[in-house]
Amino acid sequence: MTTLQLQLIVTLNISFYPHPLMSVTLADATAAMETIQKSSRVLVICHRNPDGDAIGALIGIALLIEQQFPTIPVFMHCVDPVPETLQFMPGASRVLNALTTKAGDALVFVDIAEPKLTELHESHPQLFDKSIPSIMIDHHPGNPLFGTVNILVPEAASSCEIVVAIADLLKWNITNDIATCLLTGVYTDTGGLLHSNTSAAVYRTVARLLRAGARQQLIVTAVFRTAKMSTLKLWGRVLEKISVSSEGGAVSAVTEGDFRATGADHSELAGAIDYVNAVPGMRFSMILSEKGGKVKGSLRTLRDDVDVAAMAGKFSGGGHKKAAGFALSGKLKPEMRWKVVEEEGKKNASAEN
Ligand SMILES: [Mn+2]
Repeated sequence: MTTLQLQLIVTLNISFYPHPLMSVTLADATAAMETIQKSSRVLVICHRNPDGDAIGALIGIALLIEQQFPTIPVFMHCVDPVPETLQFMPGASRVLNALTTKAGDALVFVDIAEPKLTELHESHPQLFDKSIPSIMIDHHPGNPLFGTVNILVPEAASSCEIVVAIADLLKWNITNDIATCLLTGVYTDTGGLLHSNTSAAVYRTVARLLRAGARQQLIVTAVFRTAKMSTLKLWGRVLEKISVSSEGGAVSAVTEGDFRATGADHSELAGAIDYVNAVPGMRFSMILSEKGGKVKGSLRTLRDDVDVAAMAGKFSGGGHKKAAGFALSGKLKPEMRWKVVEEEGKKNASAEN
């Protein structure tokens, strides 16, 4: 075989590579589409305390479904409001808090690692017992597959990437508004393409969304270049209180008092962990925060030999190997330790004076 022939084969292999996300199959995407097709209403649901990936995938898939099935009403739902920083997304004002189910509904779950993260598991258990047709789209390893159609892609950096893969497999049109929502999720779950989960597939999805007209500068400005005064003051407290734990982690904590004093709400803590995680030589980083009688822990690591999901698991939490979290009932108790060490030789010196 000549070099030229070989080169041609390699080129062909690349151009016919079906999709960066090989784990989404046409069969899965088709099953999802059929579930929607048979429904008379679609309710799309994301997790509480939503991030860019949750809201991006929520609105992105909702607008795709609406465009594809104009006669089927689509509702978007989250127990918490869309954070201010994400309100630039087209359709953000349509995200509802209240949720009621009806016969004929189909559910779409996005970015939900487990049912309790919706905070609907107790008030609406029927959502999760598979009695209502549902499509579960997620990238958290260990997801219990609570949908009737489950599209779990743990190697995806964001749920938004999975939505892109589904749309492309089904040849659904990604408009610039939809692309803007989906690119937001890709950006936020990769920390602006800086986290270790930023694979070649992520860049390919970014390119695909930019070609679809995603408003990249709108996202960058809103998500990475805008910080309220209260947010900066809260981060100031986080940074000021960093200490090194005996386990070799950079740890900081914010109390209810810190939130009150700075006027920041809990969502404004998002992103501060990346600064704590910047301390060199640490095994991991952690921010503890108080929220309504609970202590939340957010964990990160830059190391391959540290699994913060396992650490969070010890406190009934979970997540990814390099980014995880937990929540426990309780409050933070400050602990300050002082130790007086007498310097050698100084005793005699002072005695002479
Ligand atoms: Mn996500």
